[in-house]
Amino acid sequence: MTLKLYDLALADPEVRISPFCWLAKFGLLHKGLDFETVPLRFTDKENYPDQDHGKLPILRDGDEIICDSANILAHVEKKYGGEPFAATAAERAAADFYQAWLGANLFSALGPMMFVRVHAAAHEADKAYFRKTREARFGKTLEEVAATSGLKDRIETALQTLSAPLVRHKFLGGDAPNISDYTVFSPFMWQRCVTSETLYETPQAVAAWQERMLDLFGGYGREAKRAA
Ligand SMILES: N[C@@H](CCC(=O)N[C@@H](CS)C(=O)NCC(=O)O)C(=O)O
Repeated sequence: MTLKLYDLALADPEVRISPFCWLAKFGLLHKGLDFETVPLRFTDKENYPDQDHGKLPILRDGDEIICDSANILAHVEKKYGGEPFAATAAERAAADFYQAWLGANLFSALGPMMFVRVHAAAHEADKAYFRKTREARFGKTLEEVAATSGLKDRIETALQTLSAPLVRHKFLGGDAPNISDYTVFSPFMWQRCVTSETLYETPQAVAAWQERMLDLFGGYGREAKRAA
């Protein structure tokens, strides 16, 4: 039976932005699994397979409903085996580091730039909900969040660090992509699907890795529809 991944969509149902959904999709692709995606908007909650969870991605695998990208990756690793997400303890340790680095250095600076842009591309029916929930989180308007000083510099500093492994290695996983690559690349898919603006300078080694990531799985990321 084909797996179904419930995937966050904007005004255009083909524009799928969520970094957590992207992580789950890269995980399914890495495992070579057939899956279909089902677009759901922020306020489509009655159609979420688990309304209590209320967030995407959610995976339906036969009778099983799996919520949260980390649980989805663990589920497919356990049930389907195949190419591991991290082959050794050293790769798992590196993946833990990249996840922590991402949260502290990239997400925390990219997120504030993105929310106002996600709002602009969201469905009319979602806009008020999106603004209210995110402004409650930050205690500021989306526009004030986007105007936080130093975001560009923080991202550029983070990307200088990220370029260190990528100068010497094709992927964060070494010669081939692993979970570290999917984890770190997913927020860049978020950005790519929401906006075509150049928001900051990207070091050459990082840009070249991003192109390799876009080419994976027959260009799955490259082909993804972007907001107009
Ligand atoms: N820890 C969760 C986070 C999922 C999450 O925050 N998803 C957001 C989209 S990026 C969402 O569905 N938000 C719905 C909402 O805000 O109502 C995971 O890794 O799957």
